[in-house]
Amino acid sequence: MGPDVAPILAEARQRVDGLLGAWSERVQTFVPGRTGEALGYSLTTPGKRVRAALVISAYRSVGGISPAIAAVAAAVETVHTYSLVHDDLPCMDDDDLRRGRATTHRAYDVPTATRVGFLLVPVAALVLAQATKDLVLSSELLGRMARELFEAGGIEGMVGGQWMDLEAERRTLDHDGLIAVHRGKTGALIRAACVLGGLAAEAPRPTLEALANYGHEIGLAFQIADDVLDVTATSAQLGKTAGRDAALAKSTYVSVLGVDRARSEAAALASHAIRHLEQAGVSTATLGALAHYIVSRKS
Ligand code: GRG
Repeated sequence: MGPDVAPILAEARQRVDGLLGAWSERVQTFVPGRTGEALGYSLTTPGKRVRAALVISAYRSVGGISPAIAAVAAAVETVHTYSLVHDDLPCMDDDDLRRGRATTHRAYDVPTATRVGFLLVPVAALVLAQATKDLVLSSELLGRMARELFEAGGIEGMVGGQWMDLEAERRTLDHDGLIAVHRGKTGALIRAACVLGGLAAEAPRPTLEALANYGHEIGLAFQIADDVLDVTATSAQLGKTAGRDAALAKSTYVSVLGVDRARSEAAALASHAIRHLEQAGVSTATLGALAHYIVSRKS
């Protein structure tokens, strides 16, 4: 099945948290006052860093060897952090707890958290630009990587998916509708994390396609597992408020299919994801372990 996932995640956390800590200091030199402080707060909240681990593992699985890949992972985590700050706002999921801490608008206030979310997008662009410099990649590759990351974060991906999700509150989505929401709001960035690892390693097109297909499957699996955890885990385990989907009357995999079918669909997606890598001759050692972790995690 591949190696234990704990050291893979621990390494990603250690390296990416170090970089984001440094960026947190840097941004406060050009974003002054309370907003800069809140930006630092958001950048340094302790996430699991699954997307970071996917970037680093995808890179290494296709032959990348530079430790500077952690900076690409930090760029992806910065876009993810922006989405969490805005997702928690009263006009969206309206939550008080995130990563075991007060959400940014609770620790500060709504206007500050709104600014922080928007400011994190250009910060992500700066982090990515610095990453490609550290990796000594061409400006053409920086362009391809930026397009990958910000298209995934945009209307065709995360923003579009979240938009559909908000519009679907108090309405019942069918299975296909749910897949579209989940692939957009969560799957697109996870897919991009995998492709970015491949692009940074200058992998050939068929390898990039295999990483994209792997990411496509585990991206959906990730959100299905998140739906299951919302009803099976506690707020303490999750570091965020459990039971939020039911409270917001959201259609989820659990409300549409039930816990058991949701779990088995996620497991099937993880197997399909791994098969895409095998078919392209990409190592499944760490990416396989991450796929299994994503569908069986407890937080
Ligand atoms: C303006 C419509 C509009 C959207 C703005 C807010 C937003 C963009 C998108 C929200 C996307 C979102 C929050 C999707 C859920 C993704 C998800 C499952 C998050 C939890 O990820 P984990 O478990 O969290 O990896 P950690 O804290 O470990 O990083």
